[in-house]
Amino acid sequence: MGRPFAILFVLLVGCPPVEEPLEDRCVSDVPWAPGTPVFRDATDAWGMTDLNVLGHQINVTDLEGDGFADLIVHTEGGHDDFVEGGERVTWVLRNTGAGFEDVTESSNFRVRRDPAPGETWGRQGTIMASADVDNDGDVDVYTAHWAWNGFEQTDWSETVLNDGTGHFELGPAEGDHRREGENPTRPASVAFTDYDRDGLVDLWLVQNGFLDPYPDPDILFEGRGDGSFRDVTARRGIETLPWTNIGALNQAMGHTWGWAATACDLDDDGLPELMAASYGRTPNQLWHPGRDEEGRVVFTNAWSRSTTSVGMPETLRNSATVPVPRPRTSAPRGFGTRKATACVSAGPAKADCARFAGSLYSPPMTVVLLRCSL
Ligand SMILES: [Ca+2]
Ligand SMILES: [Ca+2]
Ligand SMILES: [Ca+2]
Ligand SMILES: [Ca+2]
Repeated sequence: MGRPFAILFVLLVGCPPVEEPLEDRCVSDVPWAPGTPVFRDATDAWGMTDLNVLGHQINVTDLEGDGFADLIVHTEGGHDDFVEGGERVTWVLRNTGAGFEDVTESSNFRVRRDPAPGETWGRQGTIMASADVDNDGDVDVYTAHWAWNGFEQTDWSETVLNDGTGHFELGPAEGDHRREGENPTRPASVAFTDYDRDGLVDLWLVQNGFLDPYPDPDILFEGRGDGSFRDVTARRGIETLPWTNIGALNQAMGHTWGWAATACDLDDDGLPELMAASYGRTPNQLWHPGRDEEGRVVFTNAWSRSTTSVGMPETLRNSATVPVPRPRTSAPRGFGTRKATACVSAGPAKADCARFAGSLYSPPMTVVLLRCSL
């Protein structure tokens, strides 16, 4: 835990929820000194307590493009039931600039593909990321079901397209990204990126079968620009092998139980690297892009190549080096740190945060909203 956050958690106790004018806070580079309170608890003042929000993961995006970051909070599984008093597992929370309002049902975010007449259930999908997948200027969302905890899978991965006002409709039914039927994905994390820099957003999906005896390969989906995607994993060189191949395992070339997907340009060459971060004894994997003779992007496993031929800075080579993986003999032990805390920028402030009020191992937790007070 970084020092500012350690201080933050201590200082939260006893902070009164007194609102301040937005324009007076954190709007310029205010120096921070040790001992200076950085955040205060604004959970009550911003209406979060009254909304009775519970969850395990927080996603932040700006659904209507009004400059105020909105939240999507959700638990690890299940359906929303939008009848009065029905069970809730998702909260799409619109930031008004002075508080949050629950727009989960009215936004149509949990729209189902084939609802029965009169059905009040929302679509499953706990793993999500947002980006403008159809290049129309608004943020769309990809959601995927993570079948680790016994919830029956009744929905498949979907892209929901934004009409620009924060109202959603389902994207195309055709495409590899939905994996409907016999070969569902087991995603633990997804990240949007444009791996080939063609202007169409692509999707990096890291899998975690969790209770499966062997892990699954991660997937690179190439965006078509309409909300659908095709699987280009193998043709772009991203290939790992089953755990029954001991030689591959010892070279960190086996499938791995990933927990977090990240895509960013680590070496500033214009092409994003892909990272699958794991937990415990399974290896991280860093995929380094290059171009083949015809100019197409092809990835190589940055660890499996020698550390002198990866062509990356020393610090990156070291970070890409992983211990020799060993087959796991006990159950996985936890959730890592997936999206448990998020930067919100609830107003003009640059550093507001939302986090859960409890451990990642606990039942669904309430959300604590922290506002920068510098
Ligand atoms: Ca917004
Ligand atoms: Ca869009
Ligand atoms: Ca692309
Ligand atoms: Ca790069």
